[in-house]
Amino acid sequence: MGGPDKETLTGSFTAEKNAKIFVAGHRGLVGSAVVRKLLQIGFTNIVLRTHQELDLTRQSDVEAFFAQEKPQFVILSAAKVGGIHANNTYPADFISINLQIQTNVIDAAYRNGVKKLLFLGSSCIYPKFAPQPITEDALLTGPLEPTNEWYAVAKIAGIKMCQAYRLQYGWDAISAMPTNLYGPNDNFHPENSHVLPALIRRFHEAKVSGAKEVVVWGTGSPLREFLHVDDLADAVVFLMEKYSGLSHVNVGSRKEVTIKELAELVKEVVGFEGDLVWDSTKPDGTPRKLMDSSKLAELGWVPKISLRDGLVDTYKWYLENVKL
Ligand code: GFB
Repeated sequence: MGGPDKETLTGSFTAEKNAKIFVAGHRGLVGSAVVRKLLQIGFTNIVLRTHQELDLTRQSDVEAFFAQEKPQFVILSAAKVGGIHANNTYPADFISINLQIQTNVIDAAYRNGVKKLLFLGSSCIYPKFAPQPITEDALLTGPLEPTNEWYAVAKIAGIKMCQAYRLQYGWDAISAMPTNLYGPNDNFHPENSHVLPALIRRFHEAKVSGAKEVVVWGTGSPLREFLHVDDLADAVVFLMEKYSGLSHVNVGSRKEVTIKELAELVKEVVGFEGDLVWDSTKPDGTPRKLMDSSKLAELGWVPKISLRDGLVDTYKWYLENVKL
């Protein structure tokens, strides 16, 4: 055993703009934001594969890809993701696809000489009743929220795999745990998406059709913390540059709203003038999950995009890009 467990400031990532960097999952919410950010700061050698070109659940294909491409850096943002309903309905998909993707990519990256890998998880890794705000060391201290425990167990395994490879091989694999994300390229599916894109779509469709009411799930009382994905992409680059520690790092906006407050804000931004109706047959999920992001703040990164500005930006993207 051995290897670095100090939170050393590596500082070599953004100095290597020609370095080959593989962004796994570049068509998704997170991966597309990371690619936008890398292009914006001048990276010239970004390697991308669509799902059709490379199925990350197939171990031999992933090994062949890494052996051929030999990227120097990897951002692991490919995952099977979804909102509370999708997590609750497809538990086998959420645990198996995520375990396969991350295990294949992390192991092949290590074996093929990748210098540094960043694994992305989610705030749902923490116990349902973790003390708030949730610090990194709350991991594995209590039972998970049942609606997303399958996804959470896979993501916890990813964190532990990065830690294990660091401990055994001294390999520089780090993990970032973002809070609930939103932004361009989100999934706006009516049932399977997360709450924010679901509400943008539902309020927009109600406005266009002249409906008098919009149904919102649950009681409206759960508290959630939302982070615009461009802020996350900025944090990902920051962590690749500055952080090489054993622990995963929380990435939050440090502000929480109730689902009711969120629904009122989306309603206002979209310009829907009717009423909200609450469907309490739908699950609320965890009552609160505000992350403590002070570790990241101490390292020197804070978010910049307010929820209102981020919502305006995301609704604009929806109007321009989603087939209406
Ligand atoms: O975004 P969401 O599905 O994620 O739901 P979670 C958040 C809250 O919004 C819940 C309520 O209390 C929902 O009941 N909600 C209200 C709605 N209307 C809607 C709607 O139309 N669609 C959705 N989806 N929710 C997910 C996890 O939990 O968080 C994932 O399942 C992941 O694993 C993600 O970690 C970040 O915050 O409850």
